[in-house]
Amino acid sequence: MPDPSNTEIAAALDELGDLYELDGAIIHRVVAYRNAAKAVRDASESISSLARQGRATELAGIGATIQEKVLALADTGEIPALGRLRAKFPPGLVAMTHLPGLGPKRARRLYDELGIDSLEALRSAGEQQRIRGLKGFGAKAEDAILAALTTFEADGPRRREVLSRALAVGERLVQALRAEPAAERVALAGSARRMTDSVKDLDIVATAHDPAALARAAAALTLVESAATPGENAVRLLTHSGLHVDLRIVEPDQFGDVLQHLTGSKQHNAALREYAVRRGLHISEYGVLDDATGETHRCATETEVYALLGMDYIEPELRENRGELEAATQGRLPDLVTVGDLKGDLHCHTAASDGTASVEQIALAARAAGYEYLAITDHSASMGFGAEVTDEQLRSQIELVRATQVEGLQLLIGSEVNILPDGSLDYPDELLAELDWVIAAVHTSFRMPAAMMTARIVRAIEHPYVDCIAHLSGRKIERRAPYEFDFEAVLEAAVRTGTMFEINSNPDRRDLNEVQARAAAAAGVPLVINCDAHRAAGFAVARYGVATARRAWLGPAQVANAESWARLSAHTKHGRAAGSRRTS
Ligand code: DGT
Ligand code: CA
Ligand code: CA
Repeated sequence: MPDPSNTEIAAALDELGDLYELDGAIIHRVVAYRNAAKAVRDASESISSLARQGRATELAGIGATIQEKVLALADTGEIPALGRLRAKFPPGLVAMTHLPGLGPKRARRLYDELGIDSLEALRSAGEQQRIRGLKGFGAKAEDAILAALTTFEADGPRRREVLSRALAVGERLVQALRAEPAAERVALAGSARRMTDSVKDLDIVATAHDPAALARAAAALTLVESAATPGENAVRLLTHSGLHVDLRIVEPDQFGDVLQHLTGSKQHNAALREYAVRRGLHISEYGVLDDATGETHRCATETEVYALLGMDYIEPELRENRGELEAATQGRLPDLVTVGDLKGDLHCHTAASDGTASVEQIALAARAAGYEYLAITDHSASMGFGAEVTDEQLRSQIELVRATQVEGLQLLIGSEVNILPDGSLDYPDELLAELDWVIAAVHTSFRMPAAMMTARIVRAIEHPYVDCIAHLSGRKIERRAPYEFDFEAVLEAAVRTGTMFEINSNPDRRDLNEVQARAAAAAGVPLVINCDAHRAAGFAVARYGVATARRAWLGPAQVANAESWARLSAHTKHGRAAGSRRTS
């Protein structure tokens, strides 16, 4: 019997968490299993083999109890506690708890009170309108369950990996391959190189003086759980984190051709091929064939590939067939913003709300990240997670932030104010007026009709002290769809009132998305790229917000926090109000 893979172990731990929750266990135990599952899924080495060495406990989130369970699974093929709990509940009930919007408590009630024990039974109960009679559910909840079932069935359980998790493995894999004696050049290609929101798999291109040796070495890396039989110049790998990897090993003189081909996107490549045909050229991963001469040009670099077509080099983030070919031909590709262009960050949390760091700790981290200024923006009073700042607490936080001195960093006092369902805010205007910077965001009541949600956000945008809207769409990549609202109407309101929009850099959000960010910038709305840090290490995610900005074609001039605070704040509502007070 082969050792269980990390994916199998994580699934077993998650199932334990789910079953304990259905069983009504204390929440700490449930959370412990879920955290352990996440640690296993994120691990880059085999947890079975770590557990056999007694070293699985070195991972944060895995204690002796869980290590024992992993060993039991590896030795006997089962975890006793899991067997016991499985016998207690019908298997379909666990599937019900995974339905978005349902969860274990509500699933358990459907089972206890209506005998619903599977997704099929849930669908027929919904269709027969038997759920709406249950206390706390109602017709709206019933409709939501049926809608969730429909999306769930359409999407299937297999999800794409969020970019940050894929890159964590992909970048280590590239490093490990570069360290192999047989390797020469190694580069990430595919959607991960284009920095898309999520990826299906990783694509890597390499050159080697002994391609077969590199393919064999790749299959034997500690990051790799299993591999297809290595070919002469390609191998397909599966990492411990469950990601598939396509590795191609090519001749040095065609590295540019293959890297260009495998970076994609498919749409970019198709448009490029069509463009080439019109010029008597055939482009493929094997080179650029000239119809007139019958000669195939092989390119060692991508720059040569694009130059043969009369184009400037196109950054991978732009390769989506969204106008980049025309721009590259006409020499008008944008100079894209970089992480180094960011001068400050205007959205972070401290221990005063749901963050972990003190004001000073997060300020020092921002300075270490190279920023000149930082706005402290803890949650306002009604966010709803029990980690909020009341009016009184905000008053003392204003004093604390004003009194905190960090050499080389300008600290600003702000707030991430909750937009209530009717679009009003939950601090009095006089208090908001005292702050340097206010971002507003929706954190509750996501499921209102689109027209109401639009009106709600527009009202917040029209507020005289709301400088910026944070994570406008509310999406969580691969987990939660954006709420329904009219983006055009909201954008119009931002233009009209001089309100900025955030690109939230949290890799699970990246919100605005690239299409909205491009539209906002085109309409003249300044965009602020914010880390939304909840801990000192939280500024590392800036690269994901910047990637979204780059995929939105943004240069530093369209990014508000690529400016100094002095210049940025002249364009905020707080800054404009102060300016008009000074001149009047
Ligand atoms: P994903 O779905 O996140 O893995 O996205 P990609 O872009 O990494 O897609 P993948 O892994 O299927 O293929 C890698 C690249 O190979 C893709 O970006 C472009 C190229 N490619 C793959 N299939 C085709 C195709 O049918 N036509 C063309 N022109 N290129 C393709
Ligand atoms: Ca891919
Ligand atoms: Ca692929």
